[in-house]
Amino acid sequence: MADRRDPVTALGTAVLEKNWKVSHTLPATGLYPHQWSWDSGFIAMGLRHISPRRAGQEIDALFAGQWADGRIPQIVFDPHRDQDYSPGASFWQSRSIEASPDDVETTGLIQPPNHAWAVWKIHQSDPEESNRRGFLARAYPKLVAWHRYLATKRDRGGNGLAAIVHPWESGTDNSPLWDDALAFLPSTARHPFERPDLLHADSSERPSDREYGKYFWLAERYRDHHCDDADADYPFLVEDPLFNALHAVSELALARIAGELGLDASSHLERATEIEGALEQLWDDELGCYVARDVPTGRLIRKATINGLVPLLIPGLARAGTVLDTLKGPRFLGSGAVLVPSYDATADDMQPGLYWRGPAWFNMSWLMAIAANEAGDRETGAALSRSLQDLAVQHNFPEYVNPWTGQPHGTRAFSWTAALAIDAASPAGLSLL
Ligand code: 9WN
Repeated sequence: MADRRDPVTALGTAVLEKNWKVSHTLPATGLYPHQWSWDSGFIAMGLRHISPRRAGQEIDALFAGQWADGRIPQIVFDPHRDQDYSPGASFWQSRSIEASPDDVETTGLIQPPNHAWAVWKIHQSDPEESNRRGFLARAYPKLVAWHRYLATKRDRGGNGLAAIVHPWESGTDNSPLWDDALAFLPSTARHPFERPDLLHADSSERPSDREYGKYFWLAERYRDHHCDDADADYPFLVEDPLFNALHAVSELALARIAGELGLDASSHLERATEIEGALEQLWDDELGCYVARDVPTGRLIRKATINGLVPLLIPGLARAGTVLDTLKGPRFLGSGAVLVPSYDATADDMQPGLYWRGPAWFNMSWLMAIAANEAGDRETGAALSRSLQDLAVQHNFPEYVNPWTGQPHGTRAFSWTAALAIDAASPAGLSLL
């Protein structure tokens, strides 16, 4: 358990308590008033040090939104706050789609699969409590169905990697990685859209109206095809190294869970190895990192982003040495950054205050601290851990920061910043499996 007298833990816990809503944690009470999928995974990884039971509840609440086809939705909506976030439940109309759950409303999109990893870490925090509640036995089939959805319906390129169908699915919404695939899409959604997000964050720190127009257009297209992945001419299909690396790590976690339940773990280990092998298709030798691939054209999107470093989390990754060098090189930490920039520091269009086009996000530096430790570079891991804890507390747990000055941006009292700072401060924290 975490030491609650430690200031990072005490202040972080206060943020998580403030953002707790009945059964789950809101990413931020103003800007993000519903439950988000991968946020809940990250939040649970910190919450487990304070209350493993609550961390389990967080994941159970997310499972309540799971669809019959296995997908875990990007957002589970609070029906009372439809006006406060756009697009909300009234846009998605999920109940009109047969595969969606009857009792909660959700988006049809997904987010990166960090859930099996979170479930395993929650179990480890208090195995007795977890066993008493049958937590692993309950979670396992749901996680298997989720991973099956990714491996089947989302392998749109037929090459062993899951494709995302919308920038929101990446969790790195306006990353320069998606620009090319978005370029030829209309930026005019059929229905006029609101921007309640701009009431809580400066417009210079959020995606533009033009980007939002494209996001809405694409979301309408997906929704209007009943969120059915068999839409043959669907115009945005991209393979993201971050998404697939978290899938591989989650398969390794599923193997641990299966083992704990006395089940055969081999299929999960094989799957993790297959994903690691398939990621080779996204390798860019010149940039020294993984990049994204546009499925319809088969072209690599050759930009160095934080997404391309996340495969370093995969234990024993053959490319680990090179990726670590890139992390520490001029494009990222070697630029003098205190936390890992989301985009290439040497790129002309790097913007250190603009959302996923430059700023450092705490979840990414947390992933990189674990990855660096795994790769044997404890010095880099410790430096990232120190910076992320210090900046989190100094600026009231911001959503993201300027990677060089640490100047805060976006919303404050952001849940995953608090949760991951708690994890970094905990003796059992910053561990992979
Ligand atoms: C769209 C909730 C989410 C995070 C994403 C982050 C941001 C939403 C938005 O907030 O995205 O999903 O409205 O900008 O990019 O990673 O899950 O915290």
